[in-house]
Amino acid sequence: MAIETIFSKIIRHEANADILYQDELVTAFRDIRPRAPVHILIVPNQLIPTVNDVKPQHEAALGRLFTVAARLAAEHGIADKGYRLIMNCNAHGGQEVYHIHLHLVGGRALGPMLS
Ligand code: IU
Repeated sequence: MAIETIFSKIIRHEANADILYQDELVTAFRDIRPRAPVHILIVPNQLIPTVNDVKPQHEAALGRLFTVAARLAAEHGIADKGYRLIMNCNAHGGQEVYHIHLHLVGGRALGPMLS
């Protein structure tokens, strides 16, 4: 049984977050430590700790992460200039919260991917 993180509480509206979108599969909220003018986290409502734990039954939610990312990018006016989608895995990937999440980052030129 995976250990819940703060993200499960945010999804259940038991912890504060600026939620921008929610449906039966995913929730999107502003990152509390934004690294760019737009920095939104899009998370599956079901707890999946890391990409290593992804199973075929998660495919609908994981697909939804991307449709919601595209929608939020358009809504925030960053679709045309561009943005970055990031999902970190485990320690070397820089993962801090063990409930997978897609970072939607944009609103400025981000430069090379690895720096
Ligand atoms: P990471 O991919 O696991 O490294 O990213 C975790 C992100 O979650 C990081 O950008 C934090 O600023 C963000 N975050 C948040 O938005 N709200 C929280 O309560 C916590 C972390 I804890």
